[in-house]
Amino acid sequence: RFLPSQATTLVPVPFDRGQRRKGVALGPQRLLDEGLAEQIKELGWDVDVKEEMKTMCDGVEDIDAKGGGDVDGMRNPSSVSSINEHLSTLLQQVHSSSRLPVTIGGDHSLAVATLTATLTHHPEAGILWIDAHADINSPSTTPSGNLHGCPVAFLLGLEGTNVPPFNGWVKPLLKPERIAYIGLRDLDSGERKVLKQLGIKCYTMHHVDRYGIGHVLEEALSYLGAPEKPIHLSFDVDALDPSVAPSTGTPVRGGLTFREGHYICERVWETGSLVAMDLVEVNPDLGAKREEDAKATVAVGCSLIRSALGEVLL
Ligand code: 4U7
Ligand code: MN
Ligand code: MN
Ligand code: MN
Repeated sequence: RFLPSQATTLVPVPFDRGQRRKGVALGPQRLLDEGLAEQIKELGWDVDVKEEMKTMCDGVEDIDAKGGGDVDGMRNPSSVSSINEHLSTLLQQVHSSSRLPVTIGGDHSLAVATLTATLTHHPEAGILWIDAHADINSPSTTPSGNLHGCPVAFLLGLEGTNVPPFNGWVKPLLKPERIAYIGLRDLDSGERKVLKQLGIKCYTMHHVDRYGIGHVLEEALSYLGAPEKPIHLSFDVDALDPSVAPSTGTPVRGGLTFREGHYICERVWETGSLVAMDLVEVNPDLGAKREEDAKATVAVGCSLIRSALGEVLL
């Protein structure tokens, strides 16, 4: 409905400065090495890969040389902001060429850019945020200073987010009633407060257990206005249970099963409303059984993307 043709652009973003654990910058290349582009071609898509973010992500140390480290309660605001500003321009070009952008992280701070691009191009879009975390801390509520826990707050323009360097370009494009969460199970007290205050639609793991993923997702999609309104799917692999996606920086037990995660992607595809997807927080350096865990997590990342792009079982 929103896409004139089956064309997608994969945008790998090997960026890790929105958090403190090494390795998440290796995620995108691992997904590509797994054959992700070819797999999507086999589904009938015209696929291209925009590698432009690589060089910029390689230069993050220089960027943070001025304005990096800990500034005003944030870790490395300089590189997080400038990577996002650049990425958002790139993604707006992808939207303008009527291709579906799939952004592959990297840490979830890159959602500042993906949401900015989507909401600039599709102001009506609803955001479906699949995550163990709400990522709605502001620089004044964050307990860690890690900006991968803050992208939603910036797009909402919450108190404490009107700070440099972000206030030079980030606009409050998101309304609280245009986002729904599924999979939540690890919230900070400041996050809980603001989620309640703004009446943001949250389906925690408690709701998934109680009503089942089928019911929860139908409610979330109709709340966001699908299929009439476009949908942006932001999928943090830590939404999945650590037994399914062990290689990620902030695992939390009690997560979505393999099927629940894939069901979400399949059903979103079925609405015909998908206009952008993020797949983030795959860290192949982490996991107790390193390589085995990394392989499993990379494979699950690829299959979630395929499901959201219309891979059907039968
Ligand atoms: B992710 C956390 F304190 N809330 O702000 C924070 F628990 O993109 C975690 O969802 C954020 O992986 C996790 O640091 C960000 C913490
Ligand atoms: Mn998370
Ligand atoms: Mn996240
Ligand atoms: Mn995480």
